[in-house]
Amino acid sequence: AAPPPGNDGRSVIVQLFEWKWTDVAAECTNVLGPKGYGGVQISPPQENIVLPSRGYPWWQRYQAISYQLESRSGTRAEFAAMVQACHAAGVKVYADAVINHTAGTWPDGTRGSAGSSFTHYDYPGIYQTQDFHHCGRNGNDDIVNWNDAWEVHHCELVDLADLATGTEYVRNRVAAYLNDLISLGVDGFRVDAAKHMPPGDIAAIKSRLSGDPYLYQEVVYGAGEPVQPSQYRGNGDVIEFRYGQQLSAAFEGGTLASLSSLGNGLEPGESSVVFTDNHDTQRSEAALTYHDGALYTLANVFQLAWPYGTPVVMSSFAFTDKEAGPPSSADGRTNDVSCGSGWVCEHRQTPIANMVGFRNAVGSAPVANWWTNGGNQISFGRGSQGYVAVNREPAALSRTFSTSLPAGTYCDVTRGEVRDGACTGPTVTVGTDGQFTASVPAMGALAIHHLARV
Ligand code: LM2
Ligand code: CA
Repeated sequence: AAPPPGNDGRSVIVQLFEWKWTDVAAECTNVLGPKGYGGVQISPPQENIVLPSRGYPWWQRYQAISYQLESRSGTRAEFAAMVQACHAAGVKVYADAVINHTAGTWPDGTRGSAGSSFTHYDYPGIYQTQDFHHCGRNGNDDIVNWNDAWEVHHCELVDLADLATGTEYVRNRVAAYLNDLISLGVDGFRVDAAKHMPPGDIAAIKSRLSGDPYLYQEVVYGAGEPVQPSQYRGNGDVIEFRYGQQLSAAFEGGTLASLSSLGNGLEPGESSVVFTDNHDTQRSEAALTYHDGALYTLANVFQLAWPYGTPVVMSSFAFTDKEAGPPSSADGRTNDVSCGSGWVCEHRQTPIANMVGFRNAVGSAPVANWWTNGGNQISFGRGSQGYVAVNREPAALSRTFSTSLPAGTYCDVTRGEVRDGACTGPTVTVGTDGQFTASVPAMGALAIHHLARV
């Protein structure tokens, strides 16, 4: 297993968190396609709760009200046009699928993003009280005991009305929603809160889907818990949260030398999706984020060079308030994306964007010629196809590196790219002995591959 995310060996997904469909479409055409991204993960497209009283938080999108494709990201027509534009650019579209639950308890008069009214356990025309689990525990039906698998699956995650995914009706209704997205061209789904659905319920929903959509399931690993990521592998890929935790820890407080074993002891890389941070971990865990500047960029360079898992590059909006929604007008309408003013656009940074091309270029070539100073300087090759060095020290790293690359002049894609036969950044020259001598900047990187030669 491991063909998706994209066509032609395009192996990286980008999460364009809270972007509008019109902006996703333009990004596919102008950036994602040209840089070789294989897929784009988009925010939940279904009707969601709207919370002016809470300042329109980002998390309102995780409270489903109906399956109308109307949200602050845009309309159904804009959504459909976005999928077409991304496909034309060679980029697949993966939708964040909120199918474990609908909304929490909110005052009467609270509306959905398509204008629907609802009450807890009554979403007119879709679900009524019999379509939800009422687990009968803990006084309010909330999950408390994470060591009880039945409770994790059948009680409520933070008060969110928990769909009875064991019933025919709910399975068919959820599948109808996903099939509607598939009919518009969607290629697969991030299965939100997969951990809170029995694996067999997801299998039953999947069996009702048209085509063969790619699924990657959100099952947050918890040590010793009875619900484990491995239980979901029969349905498709699983998000391996420990990867980003260990990657962040190595770059923040540990040593880069320890990264030679990153992935050992985790879920199999071929069926795992990984990230440095996502929209949840960048607000909760000690994950590296764009707030960490160069350190974050370096961690992404490593992630894209290291042959474990399918990486998702995070693309954030800037925040200090962890509840805040995306840049928007006072009435909660999302602003157009403008990188650098409210929108961070990590995925456009030269080292990150060009390492997507590196990963595509080296394919499944194994790690070769690993070197480390034993501390925070590392370098390694990917077979005879590429080579990368990462220097997490406040001084430049100057040395002669031994590679398995053919002799030639290569463009350092962390600082430039090949245009009209020339490299817009520094080059390195590999000799017939496979060696090259170069200086890697302080808190910097160097990466070369066989498709960026001059
Ligand atoms: C996910 N994966 O399992 C998402 O990645 C994560 O972002 C979602 O939580 C969660 N599952 C549910 O889809 C976020 C956010 C929560 C927020 C929920 C629902 O992290 O804080 O909960 O979305 O919007 C909020 C309030 C919470 C309240 C709940 C229900 O923070 O206090 O619970 O709404 O009204 C009483
Ligand atoms: Ca559930």
